[in-house]
Amino acid sequence: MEPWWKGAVLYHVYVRSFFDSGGDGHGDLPGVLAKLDYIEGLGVDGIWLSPIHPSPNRDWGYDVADYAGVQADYGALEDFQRLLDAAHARGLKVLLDEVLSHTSDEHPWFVESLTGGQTGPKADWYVWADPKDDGTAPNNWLSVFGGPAWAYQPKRRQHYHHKFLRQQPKLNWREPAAREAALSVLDLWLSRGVDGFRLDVAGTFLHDAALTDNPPVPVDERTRLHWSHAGNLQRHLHDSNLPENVGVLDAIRRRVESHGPDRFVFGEFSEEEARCGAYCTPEEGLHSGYTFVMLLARKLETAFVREHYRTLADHPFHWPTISLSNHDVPRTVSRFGGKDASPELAKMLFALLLALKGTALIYQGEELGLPQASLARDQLRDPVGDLYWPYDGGRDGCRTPMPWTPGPNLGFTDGTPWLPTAREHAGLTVAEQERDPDSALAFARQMIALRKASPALRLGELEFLEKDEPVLAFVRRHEGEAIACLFNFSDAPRFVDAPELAGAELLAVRAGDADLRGGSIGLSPHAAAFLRLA
Ligand code: TEU
Repeated sequence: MEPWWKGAVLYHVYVRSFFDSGGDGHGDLPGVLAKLDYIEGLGVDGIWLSPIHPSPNRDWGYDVADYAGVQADYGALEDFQRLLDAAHARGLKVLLDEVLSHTSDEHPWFVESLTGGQTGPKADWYVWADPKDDGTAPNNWLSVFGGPAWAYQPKRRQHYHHKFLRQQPKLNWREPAAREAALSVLDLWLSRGVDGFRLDVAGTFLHDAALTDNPPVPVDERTRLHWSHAGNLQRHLHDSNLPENVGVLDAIRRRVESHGPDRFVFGEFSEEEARCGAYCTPEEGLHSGYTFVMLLARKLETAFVREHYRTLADHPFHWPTISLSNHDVPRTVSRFGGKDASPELAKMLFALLLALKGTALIYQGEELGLPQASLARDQLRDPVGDLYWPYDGGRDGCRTPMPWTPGPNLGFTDGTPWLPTAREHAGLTVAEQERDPDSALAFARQMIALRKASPALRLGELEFLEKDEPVLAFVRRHEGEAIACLFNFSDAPRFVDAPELAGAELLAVRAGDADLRGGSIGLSPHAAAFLRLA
């Protein structure tokens, strides 16, 4: 028997923007509970919740100040238990997003590490180092969010390492007591009944103890970088992506499995894509992982999918997690379709997500085909938006509240939303789409049901069929079932020679139109079609 998570579909709830039950403008856990019928109705296998712990919210929950609790804006621990029980009663798994590579600078561990000085009991729980003789940072490491990855603390006369904001000090996973404290967080929530975790920046637990400088990215490769800020000017070989990081991941997986064989832990790996495969194999590391390769792709060319699976092919036993959209990147339809993103494109991209090999992650609103929201500078809440203004406005444009019903705040809150609802989402609310049999939402439900009913789409290997750009074609095959999946990436109709598909059965679930005549198939603009092979 395959584990439940292999080929499962998980719905990513960005809690603060999902549904506000309390009228304070912030989404909350009772709000997720109130909308559980909606989530169940999608046909997904489970949810993963963005970080729920108390946090000063410098990075919106990715800076945790208390791993045992629930953020007051979101409710109390009892609200979490109620949500967990209700989800389990419906057969839905619940996973938490655990951020264990760094903490908030307000976490008591960090406060003690700072105030206890260089000889205190928690002195080495974080990555502290003396400045260079000239007073500058200990080495050249750059933060993902720009500038040096070190902050000076007069109290200790030392720098501490932070890979993200300076309010997110890196926990020292080389220190046994700190490591055990972090692993105990997993025990706590597993014993409370959660089914597993999404692990934030899972490639970064270990740093090089000698603090070796990172090498630069060669100048001629820099133009290919998607994330054009300073952090990407160097290869993060010594602050993250260390081969021995797999040992930590392995310890995490074993800890998770010690609470039951059906618990699941997958990692988010942003850099060094090839590593993800090595970090998550049946023998070692996490159960699964995903990278930013497809999340950062912006050109609707078949190459981004092919390249991703080519990289994965080096690790044939790695089971991937697939994500095209999340709370860090522009929403899929806008990323690939710009301002002219069409409903057809939204459906095709959703079909692609659900047809690919892996455990699929749907980001809330992706099932509605929501475009990116445009916000003014004074509406932004993400610190990254401000840092790089006006470069793409940061990450708030994909974090605006879910549109539930037409009317004030699109039904998200009775109060003032923490981030404005998007004017781009008018007409795309859940209520309106539920009334329209041709909506993106109606298609999403069919697509999830198709995958659920098909062992090939859930568990099959993926073999590409050699078709010319802009058509992506592959076959998923498992235990006697074979489904060919075809996608027209262009906004013009296409005819494709496909003698290998002659005699196949064109399935009713499809986006756009498809017409199979002997050995050739016609696809309408942005069509997605599925054929059962004899
Ligand atoms: O993201 C990891 C990460 O690498 C991102 O910072 C990514 O490079 C960037 O957002 C691209 O747009 C995770 C979380 O998903 C993110 O929200 C957090 O800010 C970050 O970790 C720090 O915890």
